[in-house]
Amino acid sequence: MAIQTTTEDKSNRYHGLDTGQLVELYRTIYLSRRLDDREIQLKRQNRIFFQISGAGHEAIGVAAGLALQPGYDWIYTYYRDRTLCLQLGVTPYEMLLQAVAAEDDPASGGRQMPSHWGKKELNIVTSSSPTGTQFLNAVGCAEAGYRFGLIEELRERGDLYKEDEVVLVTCGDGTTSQGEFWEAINTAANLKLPVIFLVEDNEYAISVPIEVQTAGGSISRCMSGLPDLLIEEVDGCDPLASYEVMRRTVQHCRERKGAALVHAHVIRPYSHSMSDDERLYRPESEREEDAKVDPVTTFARRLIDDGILTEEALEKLKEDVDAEVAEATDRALEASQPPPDSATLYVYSPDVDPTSDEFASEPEYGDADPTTMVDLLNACLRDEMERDPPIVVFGEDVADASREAALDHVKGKGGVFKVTWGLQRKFGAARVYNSPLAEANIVGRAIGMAERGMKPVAEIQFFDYIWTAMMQMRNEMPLVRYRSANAFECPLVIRVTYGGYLKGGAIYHSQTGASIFTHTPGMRVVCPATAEDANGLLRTAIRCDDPVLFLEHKHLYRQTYNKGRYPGPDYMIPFGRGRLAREGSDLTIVTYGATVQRSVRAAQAVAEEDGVEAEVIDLRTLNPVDMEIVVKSVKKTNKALVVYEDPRSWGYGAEIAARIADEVFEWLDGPVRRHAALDSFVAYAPQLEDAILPQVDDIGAAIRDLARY
Ligand SMILES: Cc1ncc(C[n+]2csc(CCOP(=O)(O)OP(=O)(O)O)c2C)c(N)n1
Ligand SMILES: [Mg+2]
Repeated sequence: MAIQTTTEDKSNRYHGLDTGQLVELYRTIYLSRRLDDREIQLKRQNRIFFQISGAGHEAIGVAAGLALQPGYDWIYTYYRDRTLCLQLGVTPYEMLLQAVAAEDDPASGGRQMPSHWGKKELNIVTSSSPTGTQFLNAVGCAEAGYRFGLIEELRERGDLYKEDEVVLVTCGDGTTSQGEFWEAINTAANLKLPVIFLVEDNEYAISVPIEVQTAGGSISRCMSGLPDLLIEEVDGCDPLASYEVMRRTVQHCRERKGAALVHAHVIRPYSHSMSDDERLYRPESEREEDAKVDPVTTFARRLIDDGILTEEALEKLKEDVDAEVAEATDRALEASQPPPDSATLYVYSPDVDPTSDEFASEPEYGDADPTTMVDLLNACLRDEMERDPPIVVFGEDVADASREAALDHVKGKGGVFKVTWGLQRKFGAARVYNSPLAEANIVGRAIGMAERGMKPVAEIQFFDYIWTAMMQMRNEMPLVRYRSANAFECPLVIRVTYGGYLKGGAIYHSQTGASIFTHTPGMRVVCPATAEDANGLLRTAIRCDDPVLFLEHKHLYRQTYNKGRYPGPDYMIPFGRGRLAREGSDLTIVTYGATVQRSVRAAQAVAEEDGVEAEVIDLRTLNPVDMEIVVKSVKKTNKALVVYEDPRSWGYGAEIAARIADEVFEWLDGPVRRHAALDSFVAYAPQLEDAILPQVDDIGAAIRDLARY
């Protein structure tokens, strides 16, 4: 699509804005700059702890805010958006509360740096510090509205979405270099989602200039040619030109004509932040050029030249703003910081406790024969989708057939392991669909959907490829609730297959690594070993209010030894409750996943041959973990062996071993041992795979060794 540049419309030079509105626009621009100046002063006085300004970005910010409807449209910001947020309705006092780290800071309760915007009532979604994670979340947010409208049971739910809502997501020029920018814009354009990508181009990313970031030095030129993407380029220092472009763009998206990119040229009159000194890399001449277009001076001059403001009125406006800033500052400085005992509040939902008895229900078996883990996972998804229309299932290859016409002629794919088979056919393509081949895209979109009330149960096809989603999984998914002090939440399930013992799985289809995720606060990590547990735990995961990583061992999908009977549509197992897989009195094995059955077999063999009875505990969930069952067992057996499939060192087993050593030291009659995979990758040759991963025989040897100690 061609790039449109803005020329002033002479017949309507103020684009429908009356003089009162023009003066208000200037007031907000000036207020924004003065707030930055005040924060800079406070930082120099050590009364606040960080400062990053929105200086130079005021004109496009105020224009964007004016073109949108607060509390109706959805906004994903970045740190330069002070003016945008003021225009949308965030108050100076609220902004300063964040700067002083106040408990009452509505954006984060004193948890985030200043300028990390968020306000629930205004649909300004909690923002973070990584550059670029906001794009896919914004796409997911728009997608939620789109899908709410497609799902029949939800179509009339005006409280969930508005038919002509739009989503604005902003960023700097440097941030467009992130791959997620492309992933997001591709999906937004492909689904014709009403997302406006606003690039506030000040030509620098800290010290790195635009020509180092972007081919041809222009992101709008780079994106030209992308189907169903309206591209606008504008002088982002001119509030009126900016307003005209934003208004037109918002209209385009309201009419569902596709996504849009607004490339706004702005300036950065102050250094990147107060931790940066731009004189180290920018010559004075550049700053002098910028000053000539600074909206704080140029727009004031224009209002005077056009007879809208007198010099006296301008002075009065500035005095009023300065007084407002001073008053807000005084009040904010009196605010108290959050109390130390609130440090871990909202890491998890304070309202829904998945470890509680509310999530304990008895199985109601029918007449059906025992079946596999794949079948019982599929059954759970069917039940839950039937129960709750906002549940959507998506990922790579999870649909039966994206080309729906084919469904009459084919059986359907339903996932590379068939866990989602038949769901598209039953619930429709609006609720069960394929994603692009991009893991950040899957998780990032799921987060945006969850932030506004959808329940995504997304699939990552292989654990080995979860890493492109890692930024979203480490810095967004588990942090939405905590960093917004419970204003926003992110309840979703990421199902992922993992693990070896496949014969031929090799390096890139055998990976494990639960500890990387259990080491991240804010998400639950679940790892069933049997079909029935998989069914009950997945239901708990879906009904719980926290983000859940649901690990499914590929090798366990179709074994006969872990088959189970369908336990009914309401069967749930609370998190944090381990299972006694084998009773014994001489030694405790703590394990999970594919080493549960191997440990049981090893224990049986050792019992038969040596009379040593090992107890085997299947943890079932890794975070939270059931230390009670472990402690009780070790107090009885006085010896502990942790068995796991991950490489031995630095991992999950070390944590369990440390806790045992800590909590039952006095009961131990031997060292806490670990038996795990070699500190290696999993090789293709079956003989090597056998040597690398824990096997029944070597687990048996570890039992004997510890029993003899
Ligand atoms: C993923 C990531 N990498 C690096 C940083 C450190 N960082 C913060 S802002 C920034 C530059 C951003 O430049 P740009 O997108 O142009 O926005 P501007 O600050 O110029 O408005 C960098 C490198 C970060 N926050 N996140
Ligand atoms: Mg920049």
